[in-house]
Amino acid sequence: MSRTTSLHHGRRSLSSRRTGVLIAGVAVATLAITLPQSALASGPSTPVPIGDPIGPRIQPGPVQVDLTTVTTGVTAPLAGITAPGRPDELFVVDQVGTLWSLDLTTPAPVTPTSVLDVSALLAGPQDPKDERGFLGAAFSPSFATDGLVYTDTSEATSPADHPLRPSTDACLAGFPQTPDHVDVIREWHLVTDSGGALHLDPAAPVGRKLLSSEHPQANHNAGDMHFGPDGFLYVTDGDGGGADDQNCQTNFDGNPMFGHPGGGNGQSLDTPLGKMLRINPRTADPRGTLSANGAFRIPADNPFPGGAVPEIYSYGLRNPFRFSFDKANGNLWVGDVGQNDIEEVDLVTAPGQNFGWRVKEGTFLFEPGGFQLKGSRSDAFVFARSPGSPAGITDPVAQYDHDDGTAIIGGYVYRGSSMPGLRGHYVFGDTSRRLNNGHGRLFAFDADNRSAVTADNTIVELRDGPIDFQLIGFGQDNAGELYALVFGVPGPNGTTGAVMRLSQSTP
Ligand SMILES: [Ca+2]
Ligand SMILES: [Ca+2]
Ligand SMILES: [Ca+2]
Repeated sequence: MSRTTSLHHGRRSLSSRRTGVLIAGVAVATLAITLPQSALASGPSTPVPIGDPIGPRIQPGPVQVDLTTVTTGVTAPLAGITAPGRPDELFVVDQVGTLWSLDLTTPAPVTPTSVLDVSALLAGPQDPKDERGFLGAAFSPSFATDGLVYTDTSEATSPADHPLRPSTDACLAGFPQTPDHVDVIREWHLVTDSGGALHLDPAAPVGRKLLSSEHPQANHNAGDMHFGPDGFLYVTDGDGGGADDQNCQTNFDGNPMFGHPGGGNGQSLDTPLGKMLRINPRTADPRGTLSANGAFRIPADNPFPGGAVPEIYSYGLRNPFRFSFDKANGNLWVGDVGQNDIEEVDLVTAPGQNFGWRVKEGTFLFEPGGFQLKGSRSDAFVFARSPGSPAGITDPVAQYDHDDGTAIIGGYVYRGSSMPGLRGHYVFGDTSRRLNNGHGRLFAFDADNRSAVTADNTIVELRDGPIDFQLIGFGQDNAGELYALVFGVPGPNGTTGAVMRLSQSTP
């Protein structure tokens, strides 16, 4: 299905290529970093694509896992989270608009119970390729007493807190530059009924809006959210969509892309697109200064407090679709979906880090190419290995190329007890072995004992081969056990979705 596609890249590709000048221009203008002179020149030194960026393929590792179906009563499960004070439940974010509760103490198949329905707000998903919808949720750290839960939803365009950056490129003359949708963060109040079940508070039927960001295109919405150990809410936002984070690129509708001026959104601190955001959503918590709209607070040590978007925590991200905090040590792990070549895992270690997009894809220098889409790829490519350079960019800690998948699905560092061979390993995956073929993959690497330097070959596969589903998310229960969230071909409709528990099959 082409959620993969869109998670991931455009559907067409092309021929005309630009030189490294564009990349260098981005770098010099926004980062004060420099590239070798060879990369700045045109003509004979025009960047040449690397045909196979990472040679070794991901191989099955010593630990293998089995999958046991917990429920099939869902449609497109993107996240599986827990709520303080509710240790026996896994709450599943279903893209079509439902927050489900699964009682893990009952035998499979578990019948999901709806605790919140946000579908009336949603723009999309309208078809299996649509990346819009109910994208993430996070329960308040004090949920047991305040009953608050936060959501990320794609909604119809409305006056936004963060409007599109205006584009004056000549290619856009005569085009209206109407945004596709807004991604909105809301706060909801849940109450417990006499039977102990959670429901929306009837006194507050629509969630309080905290902030929103206008998206020029429908894809690359990220929208995952988790509270960090600091009690602040972290939320990811994608680069605005299309492909290559590049204005004038032919969009899926045949018109030129807008909303990605200059060097793109990932490198711009004037937009929430292509970012990890951090806010204090609970205004009763006095930490931080009130936001411009008064609906939340900006933590005091956010890295760009005087900037246009003081909510920014990290930048240079493309589609950081899923992320997580390590239960044991609070480490922040992000799976950032790549363009045509590289999928990566980023480790966020400080405020203000730049993870490179669209100067780099993985540890490679990235060339956005010309402006066309044809077929399944855009015209962009990686052209040089460049670990550690340019300065100021934080490289991924693990990466793989498209011989092994199409879009990374970030997971969790395993801290449970049932899979001793995976303790301390970051368990993640790829949505589909080949574009939309419904063959997800499960991967891992040792997070506790990882090499200080990126090594391409540290990732192992947790199965002999792909699973028979498209992988779209992971869940982690209160005990630290993990769940693969999937749907079958032909995509997220009806009850093709499933929540599957991971267990270790080899010692
Ligand atoms: Ca390869
Ligand atoms: Ca990166
Ligand atoms: Ca391009």
